Amino acid sequence: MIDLYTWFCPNGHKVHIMLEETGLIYEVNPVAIVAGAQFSDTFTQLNPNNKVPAIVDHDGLNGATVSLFETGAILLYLARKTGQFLPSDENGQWNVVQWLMWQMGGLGPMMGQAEHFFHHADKKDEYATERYVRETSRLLNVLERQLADRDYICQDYSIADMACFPWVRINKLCGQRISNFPNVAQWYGRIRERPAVARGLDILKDHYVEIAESPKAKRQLFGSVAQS
Ligand SMILES: N[C@@H](CCC(=O)N[C@@H](CS)C(=O)NCC(=O)O)C(=O)O
Repeated sequence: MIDLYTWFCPNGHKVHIMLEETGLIYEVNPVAIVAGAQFSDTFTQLNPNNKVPAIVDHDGLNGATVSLFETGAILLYLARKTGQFLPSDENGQWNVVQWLMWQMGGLGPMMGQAEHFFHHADKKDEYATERYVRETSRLLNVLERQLADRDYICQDYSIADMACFPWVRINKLCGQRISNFPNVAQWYGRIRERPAVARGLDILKDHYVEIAESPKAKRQLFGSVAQS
């Protein structure tokens, strides 16, 4: 059994989707990042970086308990554990890994910043907004080109798609229009209709807090509140 420590958010969604796709048995442990639960002593022991999600696999390799944070590592671990969503040949594996790293080091962090300055920030900062919204457009164009002649990022549906999908899902909050990226829009639709993806996106849906409307959540996550 796997203990999943998570919240309703893009990085959480990557792992929710993978767990649903693989059919692994897991238990959801909500970590209310809008209320500071990621800084509790218990969670800090699971992830010293205080970010969700994290997993504890009580049935790891040779019966060991495996505790992991960082979604890139978690997705790779679950793919290796189940033999799913990662090609079996070495070249194919490296191709998926490079796109997974592209998401971890580019698409995710840049869209996170674009979302912050475009959607969440109380004090509007034109320079920062433009910088991250522009970089997000550039990255979505990279994805657009990659999807020009294939249905999924690395041909077959893989953990690279699962890593990118939840970020593309919030494109509007990052100042984007998915219709400007037709290949990405079709790819998004293809993934969105998978039953496991729908189930993954439903996890902790009831716990969702619109940060823009909650000064308390905003203070907790960004260290500042809207001046009223
Ligand atoms: N690189 C990390 C990023 C994780 C991350 O930023 N998680 C966000 C939620 S989507 C979080 O925990 N935020 C809480 C905070 O910043 O205090 C990963 O891929 O696991």
